[in-house]
Amino acid sequence: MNAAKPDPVSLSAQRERAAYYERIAANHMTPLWEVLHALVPTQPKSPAQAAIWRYAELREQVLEAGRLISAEEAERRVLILENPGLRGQSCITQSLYAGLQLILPGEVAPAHRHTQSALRLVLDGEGAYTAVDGERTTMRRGDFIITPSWTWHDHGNLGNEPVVWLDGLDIPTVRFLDAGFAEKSELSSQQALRPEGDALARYGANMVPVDYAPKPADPTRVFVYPFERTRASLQAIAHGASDPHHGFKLRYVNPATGASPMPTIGAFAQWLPAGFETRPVQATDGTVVVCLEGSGEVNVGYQSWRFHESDVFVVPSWQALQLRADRDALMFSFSDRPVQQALGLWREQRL
Ligand code: 1HN
Repeated sequence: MNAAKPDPVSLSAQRERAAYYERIAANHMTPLWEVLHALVPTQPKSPAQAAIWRYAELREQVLEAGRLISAEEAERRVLILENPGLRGQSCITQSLYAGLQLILPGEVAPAHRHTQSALRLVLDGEGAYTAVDGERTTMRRGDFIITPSWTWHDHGNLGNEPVVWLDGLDIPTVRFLDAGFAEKSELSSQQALRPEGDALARYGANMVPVDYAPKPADPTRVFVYPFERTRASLQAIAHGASDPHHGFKLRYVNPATGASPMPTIGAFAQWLPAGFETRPVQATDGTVVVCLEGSGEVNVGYQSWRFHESDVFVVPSWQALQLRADRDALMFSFSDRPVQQALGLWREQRL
């Protein structure tokens, strides 16, 4: 695709072509040669833009939604984080949706299920729970919770303060595939079928039930990855050798298969000791990054921001990412990496 430039086209030839394009358009055809280079770029050129959402600046506006609409009326009271390059499309990358969800004391977000898979990352407040297929889990800051495709889920707040978390869903992926189904439950809150902690004990303690034989793409039955465990693992490995591009970074897995917790969304946790600066790295999976602890500076392509606790930023496909921690930083991130890997498309370039 780097062939010598063709000769310039005369005005009459251009007019003749334009008339031809109009005639074939009547039959729903269009010439490939006018769009080929945009269709098959030499490297990814995402319309998504790098962007940051600073929680300290957003928090009041999120809480304001709580005075305008109830969780019940909204069904889910969420402010969508819309990528500035993809406005009106309800997405943060081409394949992923993200939003900040608010639930006030005493409220419930009614039970439903859908083919879209979801993750939650708890950011602010205590006392809320989420229930997934008959088991509740108390939501604590930094907990990574999943609701795999077609699992029943509802949320509630039994505490006395507002609770806010980040939602990540594969909505644009499912929309692209036209594979979306959803249904509401008759019960607004699911009946508990198992006690809290049951799934983690059965599937998340380096053991599984003796006759459990998951298929490779099955989502994990572990639906909460408690923050204290993640943090303890990162701190333990931080005594060892760091990766120049990633610091200390772990990938969340389905402990029964080693695959990502859900087939469409991969998630990661990263520890950067104070003063650590990663070397730049670019990857084809557009990524949403959340700072859970610490602060620092991030470079995405030619942009640069400072980040603090609970800030969210997005790194579009193939833009170089570089992080510097000025206090010990714990970063959570998610992307469509497992989809790209399953399709043989994922690439990473360490710069
Ligand atoms: C959903 O079910 C939740 O369960 C959050 O909390 C956000 C956005 C679109 C569609 C379904 C939730 C959602 C969603």
